[in-house]
Amino acid sequence: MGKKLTEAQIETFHRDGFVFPIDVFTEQQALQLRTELEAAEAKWPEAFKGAARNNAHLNLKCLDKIVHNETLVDAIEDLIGPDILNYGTVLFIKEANDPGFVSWHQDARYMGLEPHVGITAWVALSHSNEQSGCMQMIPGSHGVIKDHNDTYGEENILTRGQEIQDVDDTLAVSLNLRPGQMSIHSARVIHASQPNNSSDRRIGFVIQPYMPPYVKQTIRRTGAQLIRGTDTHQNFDLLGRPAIDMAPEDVAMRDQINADWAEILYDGAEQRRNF
Ligand SMILES: O=C(O)CCC(=O)C(=O)O
Repeated sequence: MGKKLTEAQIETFHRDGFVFPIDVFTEQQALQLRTELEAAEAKWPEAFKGAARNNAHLNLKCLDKIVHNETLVDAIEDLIGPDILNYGTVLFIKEANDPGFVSWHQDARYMGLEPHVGITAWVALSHSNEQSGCMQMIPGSHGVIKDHNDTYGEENILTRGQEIQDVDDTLAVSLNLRPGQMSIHSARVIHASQPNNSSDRRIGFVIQPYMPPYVKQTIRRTGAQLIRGTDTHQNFDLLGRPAIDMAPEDVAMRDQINADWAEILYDGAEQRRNF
């Protein structure tokens, strides 16, 4: 038994490249977090548009406290050890009846982070199921990094609309989560998600990735937060946590980090989009 995960869950993660569902918050706590997030969206709508879906935890306390949640980080420690950095976050929100989808891809392909030992926590702040376009994963696909085509598909909500072809989706496992649960996946596992055909928003707060401090950003120096333990490598500029929501200096810091991310994620790309 780890601090949070059972031996069976740890084994599942190493065998399949992902593990779910993991209880982090009660449904009531998740609803409270969603209410806080939606109040912030209503107050600062520009702070969530386009590339601003990235790294909102650097500006908002309700998201910062998820990134640093002890139960969640205990599960991460069970998989990557006691010294933990977080590289960033993405709010993957699909509105009700939203055609937006995510094509089959591996996160590690475009992140510039080496080696590929980072892991993502995907936290559900609404019901995430087949109807609402939950995450789907191909078990055991975290071996080889595959070629990706950049499609820039209009409804594709990945930066480049990158996709791996010829994925056998009959093998896919749907990661059904109730609000307050999370899944954890390897940066190398092949995953996707379908449109939201439900009448509620599908809100995934994606902490991506948690990583040990020896990981390097190979494209451009940028920042990360120290979550637990020590960082003796100094491969990243260590970022602070928000004391209040949307402090101008924190917003400027996030804008700089998001500018770094654009350089990294679109490195060598033919086109750039606004996220
Ligand atoms: O939330 C989604 O539908 C996709 C998220 C994703 O691709 C990821 O967490 O790596």
